[in-house]
Amino acid sequence: MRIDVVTIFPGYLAPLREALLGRAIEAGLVEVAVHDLRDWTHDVHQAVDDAPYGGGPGMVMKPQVWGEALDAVLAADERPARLVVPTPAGRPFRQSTAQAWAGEQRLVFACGRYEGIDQRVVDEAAARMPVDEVSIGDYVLVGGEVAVLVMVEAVARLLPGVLGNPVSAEQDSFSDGLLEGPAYTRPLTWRGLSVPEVLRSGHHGAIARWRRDRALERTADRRPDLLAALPADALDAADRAF
Ligand code: 6GU
Repeated sequence: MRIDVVTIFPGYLAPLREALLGRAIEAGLVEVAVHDLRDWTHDVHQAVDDAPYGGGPGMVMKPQVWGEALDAVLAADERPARLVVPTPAGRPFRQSTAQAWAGEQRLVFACGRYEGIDQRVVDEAAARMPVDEVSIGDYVLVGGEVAVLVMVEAVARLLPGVLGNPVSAEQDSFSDGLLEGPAYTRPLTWRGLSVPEVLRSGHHGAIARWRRDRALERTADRRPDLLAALPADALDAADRAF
């Protein structure tokens, strides 16, 4: 997969080259290119924003600069791309979004700042390629850069070969619609607290049942919305008994 990020703060994306993602880049599993939007300005001030039509606070990012930037970035590689525009006004980014995007050959992220990007940039791009305006949660960030770090990490760990153990992606919270329950390692007793007995029983059926019950319990407590959204066949008789 190739990932391009266009931003006025390229340094903000430096963490993409750390840890898991850094190793995936070194292994050639992911290609990442970060571009400075100001490279496509033509004025001495390198202006990327202007006052909003209709008035109001803040500034809107100029369409000409974004248009040239996206044209150039898209032309640098022949693979078909999906354009992602992070915005608090977007559709929610979910695990299912990450799974869908993990099947793409190319993702191009356009990071807006200020009050956003002139809407015509998104509308014009949408005539040429799939475009998603997405939000990572119900809070407001200063710009899309941190949201891109979040989304790229969520997608990259699903790519074949990126995670050491692919089973861990399959067992994630959300993959079965439930939150994951608690996990324990040695020592058996720590500060007077013991590991639940069943996990040491060697009884695989009982362990699986216990884990499922803890996942159901935690989901009911912390995310009742997720439990309510499960399809009718997601819970078996033993789950319901719990
Ligand atoms: Cl994707 N961008 C910004 N600026 N704020 C956000 C967001 C994105 N998601 C939640 N808040």
